Amino acid sequence: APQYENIKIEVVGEKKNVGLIQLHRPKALNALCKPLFKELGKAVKDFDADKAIAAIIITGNEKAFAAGADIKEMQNNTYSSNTRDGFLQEWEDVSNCGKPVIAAVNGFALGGGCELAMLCDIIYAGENAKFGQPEINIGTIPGAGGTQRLPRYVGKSKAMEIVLTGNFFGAQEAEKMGLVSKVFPVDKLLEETIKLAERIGTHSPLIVKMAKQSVNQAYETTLKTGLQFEKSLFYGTFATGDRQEGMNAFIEKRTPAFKND
Ligand code: CO8
Repeated sequence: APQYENIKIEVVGEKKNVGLIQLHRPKALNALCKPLFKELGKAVKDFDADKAIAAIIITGNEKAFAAGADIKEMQNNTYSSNTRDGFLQEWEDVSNCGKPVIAAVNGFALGGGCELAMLCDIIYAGENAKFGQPEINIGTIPGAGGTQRLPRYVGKSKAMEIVLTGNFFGAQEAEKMGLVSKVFPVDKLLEETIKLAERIGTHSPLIVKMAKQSVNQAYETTLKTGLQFEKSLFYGTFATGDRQEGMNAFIEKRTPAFKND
């Protein structure tokens, strides 16, 4: 297994089919320095390619999911260096993952930390979670989706308020806004997130991938084009053995044995 310095990885779940990635720079509240992001990108890619893994969880610790991009690292960046070196390019590796990626957020999810959670497919939060886009406090703006994904989750007025004030908001409020899908006691968050991943893992990985692609398309196109995209994928499921197996199993009143094919 690869040796990581800024993250820890583990395979969890009763069937050992859940890839768990824990951000691990506790002294810096998991600030997302470049080496951390490189490791995260690699870990996500590896789990995505691993046939035994059904879903991936990204989490932090009880104090912080991630307190944002590493301010010390980017303090002296310039427009030229950002452009030349492709600052933040590693983020694509996480958003390109075909398998479901779930964020389990305890503590601070600020700036790039909030953006990392938002590029995951589902966000579960612990009661102590604190979200925010505080970039405005340090003279910049969100740079990894905060001005784009947040309005899609919570609407314009809330997103503007969050981005223009830099104020933090808690787990309950995040759930009410639709940013977070469920809130749990801090010490139950991870096991509940693993249960969610395991539930997803009972389905055909192939069909799960198609479903994820189709939902994501809702953020990329007009309704009409999105509905067409969905219909082609829906028709496409009929070219798979797993669709036949799923329906056969229903009719025969048994549990389907999906083959990822
Ligand atoms: N970058 C670097 N170091 C950090 C960061 C950070 N974002 N956040 C915390 N730390 C460090 C602190 O410097 C401190 O280190 P040290 O002990 O060496 O001084 C240590 O973590 C503990 O932090 P605090 O002492 O400040 O802990 P508190 O509990 O007092 O406060 C807060 C916690 C409120 C979370 C506070 O640390 C804070 O405000 N952090 C900064 C939050 C922030 O502004 N985040 C946005 C950063 S900008 C950004 O994310 C742009 C996104 C661009 C795309 C994403 C790129 C990856």
